[in-house]
Amino acid sequence: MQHAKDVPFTFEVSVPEATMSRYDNHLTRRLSSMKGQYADREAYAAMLEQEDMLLYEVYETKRPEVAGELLHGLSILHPGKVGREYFMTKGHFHTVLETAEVYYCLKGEGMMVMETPEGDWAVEELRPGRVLYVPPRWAHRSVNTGTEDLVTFFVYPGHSGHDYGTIETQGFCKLVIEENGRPKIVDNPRWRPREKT
Ligand code: PAN
Ligand code: ZN
Repeated sequence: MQHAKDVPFTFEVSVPEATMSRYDNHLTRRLSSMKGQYADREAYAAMLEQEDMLLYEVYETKRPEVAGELLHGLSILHPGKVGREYFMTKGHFHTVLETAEVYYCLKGEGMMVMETPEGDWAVEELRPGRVLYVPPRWAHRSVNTGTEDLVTFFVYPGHSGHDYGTIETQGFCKLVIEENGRPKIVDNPRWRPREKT
């Protein structure tokens, strides 16, 4: 849907339902789009053979992808695990590295795994009512560590763009796995410091 006129608009993000009353783009990501991302390759292959499950969905308001605009929407990450690793988003750097993002958690339990090109890392808990500020330069991936949907509202600059390729090559430096029924942050054995460019 194109906006006929560029005028102020409102919509509801309902709490606790965590739904968005107005959107014009709905993206879905399935297990098959996460090839190579989960540490347990065998568990991934076995699950994929059973079913190409829906892992997460994004509802967006379309806006021009230019500086000055703010892209925003809802991210809904379903619960589950591949082996011991919780369901997660692909994760990305913004193509324009110097762009930030704000996340507001509406529902569920989770974590945001983040890292910079220099190899600094951070993991922050997401829970309803919590705002997370992802500064410029930090790649980000949401992880659902709970048993219900993890729903977040996000806002980021229109010209940010998404660089998925850098993460696809070796993932994030930290993984979130289940141990004794609880989430645990562990090193990603495949990860190596990035070459300086
Ligand atoms: C979010 C993410 C959304 C899905 O809108 O795009 O949560 O995650 P992936 O894009 O990593 O699949 C955002 O961070 N936008 O910049
Ligand atoms: Zn982002």
